[in-house]
Amino acid sequence: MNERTIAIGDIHGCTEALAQLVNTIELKRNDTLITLGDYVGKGDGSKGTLDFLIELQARCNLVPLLGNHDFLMRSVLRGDLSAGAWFSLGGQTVLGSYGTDSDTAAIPESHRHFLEHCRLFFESPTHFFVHACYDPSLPLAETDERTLLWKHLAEGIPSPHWSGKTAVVGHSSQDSGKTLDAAHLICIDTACVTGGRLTALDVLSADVWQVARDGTRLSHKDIFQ
Ligand SMILES: [Mn+2]
Repeated sequence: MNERTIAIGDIHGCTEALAQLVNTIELKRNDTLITLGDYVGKGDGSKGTLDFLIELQARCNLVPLLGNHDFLMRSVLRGDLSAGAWFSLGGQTVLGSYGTDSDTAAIPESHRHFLEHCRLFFESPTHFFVHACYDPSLPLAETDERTLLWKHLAEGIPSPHWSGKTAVVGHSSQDSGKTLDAAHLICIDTACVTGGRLTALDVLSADVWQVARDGTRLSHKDIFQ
């Protein structure tokens, strides 16, 4: 079996960690790589992360999902949210990575295009992938954006999804740096930007790889102890 389905957690502008994680998993052309969203905000490398992901599209089957921070940026670029409102929600950090304090015109068209093509969710035969959370009783296509993009697991871990598939989510950062495995739900936001780790999970083999924010690869022992 050489076609893998690998999910990557919340990147938040940690481009060096992302680059090293992609090296670590030895990415192959026929891998399906699902990035769980929140490419921008918090960290200082939002622009570099989007540049890297756009290039990554040529190296694998990349399935980028939309996170709440990406949603806000897309909303500004669509004209649905004022830049001023965005600034108070982390937008200034994002714009800073483009070398500007306030000029959204500094964001290239290729980045707007990428954000417009991010999905709210993705399903494989055995798993489904979403940035934040889900409704156990609803198809993902019928679930509201607040749940998919914003709902935190601190509000309670949802029951198993009616589909019987395992959920793979980000958003609810695990400050321990360890993934949260509730069997029917796995959270792989391992808080890279705040001193944790960036995680990749092969959902079929259950292989896990992690790197620190500076790109240092963690050993098997560090990941699982
Ligand atoms: Mn998030």
